Amino acid sequence: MSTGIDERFMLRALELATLGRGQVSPNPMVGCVITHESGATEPRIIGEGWHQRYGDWHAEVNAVRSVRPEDRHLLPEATVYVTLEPCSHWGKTPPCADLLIENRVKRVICCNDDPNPLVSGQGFAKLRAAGISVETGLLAEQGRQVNARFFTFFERKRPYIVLKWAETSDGFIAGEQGRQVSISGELAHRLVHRWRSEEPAIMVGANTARLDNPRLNVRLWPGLDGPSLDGPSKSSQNPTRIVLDSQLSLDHSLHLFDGSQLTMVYHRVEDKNESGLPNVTYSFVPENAGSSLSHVLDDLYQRKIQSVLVEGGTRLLTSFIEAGLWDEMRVFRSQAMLGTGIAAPQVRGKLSSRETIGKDELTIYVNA
Ligand code: AOF
Ligand code: ZN
Repeated sequence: MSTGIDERFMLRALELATLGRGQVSPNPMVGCVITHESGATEPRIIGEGWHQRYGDWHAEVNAVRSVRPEDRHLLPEATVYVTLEPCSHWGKTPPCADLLIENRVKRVICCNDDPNPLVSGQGFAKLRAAGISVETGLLAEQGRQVNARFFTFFERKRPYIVLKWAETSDGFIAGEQGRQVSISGELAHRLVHRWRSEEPAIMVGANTARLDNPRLNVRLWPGLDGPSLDGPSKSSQNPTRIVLDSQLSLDHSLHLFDGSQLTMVYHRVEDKNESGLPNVTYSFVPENAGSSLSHVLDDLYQRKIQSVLVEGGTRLLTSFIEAGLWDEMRVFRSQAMLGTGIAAPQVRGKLSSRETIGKDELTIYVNA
């Protein structure tokens, strides 16, 4: 049973986990708090840590190392709050379950089981076999939210899908024949660049690539006023660009083919394996692949791409929505009216948040 005190320490561990945001992907953000309780006194924190950078020490190691020498003898009576099941595998670092066993801690409490098949359940099994008391599921929903991409990737065996578009107040996403029109304002535009910096890949359909000629890179983030409060800029890490062009109809003079960052083209033209262009790869979607969307997502899963931002157009967005293959919908609504044009997709899912971004309204829906 969880008590208020357990929840308080786990909230602290979750807060520590998020200090790794932007630095640890594709690994999970993990936080860890070690407490000791002696007799009548309130439990106190004797160690804290989080996973700070991809490939570096896991949260549990940093927390154990932070315990002061004069407190180390307390570890056999300590409770370890860790947001994710301690790992059991030799990866870039030795198993954290072994470290907790060596230090003979008394109790381990977690938010979530690790969905990574390298660990999943084996970390808990090791701890229990060593006589350590293990509880899991404390603040489980918060834990899953912190690592939504990581959980979706391992559990659904596909990337986490974020759909994004901007529509006019009368529901259009583009002008007649898909003509590009300016819909959302400057601040919304900047926010999209921030989102681009947060995902490893961005996808568009062939029509959008042809009509809008997007660069799909990160230019407007961080803003002109210097680095963001969330840590160093990642704008140097431009996302992989993905375009679905079944007939390989796109002209190579488009920005997508400028070689400045990797572009993957999914197509259905047999015997076309190489683009001949630097930094542009071709990927064939076989006729018997069922829906090309599920084939593409499966291929991205194999390539370990944990999330994708889908930037349009309507047809591609709608096919994700109709297949139920999406996790978040981020919709800007401007005050502009078009009167005619290409209709925006229908929103679905559960309202998650609504806020004003400059002159536009941003609504986020989740596929609950
Ligand atoms: C982390 N940080 O604090 C915890 C992780 O590639 P490795 O060796 O760093 O192992 C990554 C896996 O370890 C990760 O997918 C997850 O299953 C597990 N736990 N990973 O990066 C941490 N606790
Ligand atoms: Zn570990």
